[in-house]
Amino acid sequence: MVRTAEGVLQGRLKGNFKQDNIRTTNPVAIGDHVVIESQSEHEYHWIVDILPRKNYIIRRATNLSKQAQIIAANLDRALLIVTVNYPITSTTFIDRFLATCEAYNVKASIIFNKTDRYRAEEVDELRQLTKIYTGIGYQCFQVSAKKGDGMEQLKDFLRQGVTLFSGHSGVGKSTIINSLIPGAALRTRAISEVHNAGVHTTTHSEMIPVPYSPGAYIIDTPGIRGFGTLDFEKENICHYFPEIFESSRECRFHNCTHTHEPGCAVRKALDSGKIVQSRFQSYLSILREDQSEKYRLPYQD
Ligand SMILES: Nc1nc2c(ncn2[C@@H]2O[C@H](COP(=O)(O)OP(=O)(O)OP(=O)(O)O)[C@@H](O)[C@H]2O)c(=O)[nH]1
Ligand SMILES: [Mg+2]
Ligand SMILES: [Zn+2]
Repeated sequence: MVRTAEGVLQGRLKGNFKQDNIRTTNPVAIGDHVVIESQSEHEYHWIVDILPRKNYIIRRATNLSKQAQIIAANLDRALLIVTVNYPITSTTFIDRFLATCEAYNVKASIIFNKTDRYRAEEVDELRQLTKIYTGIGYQCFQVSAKKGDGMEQLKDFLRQGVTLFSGHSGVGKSTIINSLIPGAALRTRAISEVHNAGVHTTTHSEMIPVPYSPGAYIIDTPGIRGFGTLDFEKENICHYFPEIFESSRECRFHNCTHTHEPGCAVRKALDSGKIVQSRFQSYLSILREDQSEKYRLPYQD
């Protein structure tokens, strides 16, 4: 679908498109700006060109796959929707998403949803996670789309530009959008109680205009299970973890990988608790994946 001044039109790709020299499963991504060629004999229009992207979020489509999937392009911000439980979102997953946003210059924030469902220990975890990520500089929202808690603040946050909603299936991406924009009428579905996981209710990404703020859009996307990072240079990985990067300036060696080198300021900061263990583990998981295809860790944990 292509949104134009005249409304939403059907578009079909004409020709082979490849941008930024990457192999992707989707040559045209949601959020792309395209050139269409009108024609009278068909209901659809040809997409004849894709304009250069301001930025994009990309992940490895499946474990061990060489192919990449562009989740969305031309974003002003990305929101990762997280639930402590129902379903569980791991810190590895959160950190891989955030690191990718850093790598591709997209400002990222986190929404913790379903606060109405949390038991005492889950509320504790929610507090801990919020403390970790706000401490690093990521804005965190705590909301209950069901009860409406925290939604006003979120509404304000979405007033400008294009915002991506991403996260596991079943965390409530579509429910949050429906609650913010009643006319969106996105399909939602209960997660499986047996597997505590979503069932991929949203199957296509959709760009929804924000009615209370002309020119603003929200992109709803299908849930993703894992987040494989893509082609990070070993030396650069720590640049995508702001607090690790900050400490790494004091490392004895400028090319320190923070794994075994003497005089490593990152490991020192880890010992003193300035860097959180789970963040460092996520850093290592990307580093190891990058170093050896053979030992690549599964990333849907
Ligand atoms: N208790 C509670 N349930 C919620 C909340 N938000 C969403 N849900 C429920 O969670 C289930 C999944 O919500 P969806 O909005 O379909 O989740 P999604 O993230 O869009 O899932 P996919 O489209 O598969 O990626 C639905 O049954 C919602 O009613 C909330 O704040 N509290
Ligand atoms: Mg959905
Ligand atoms: Zn170091």
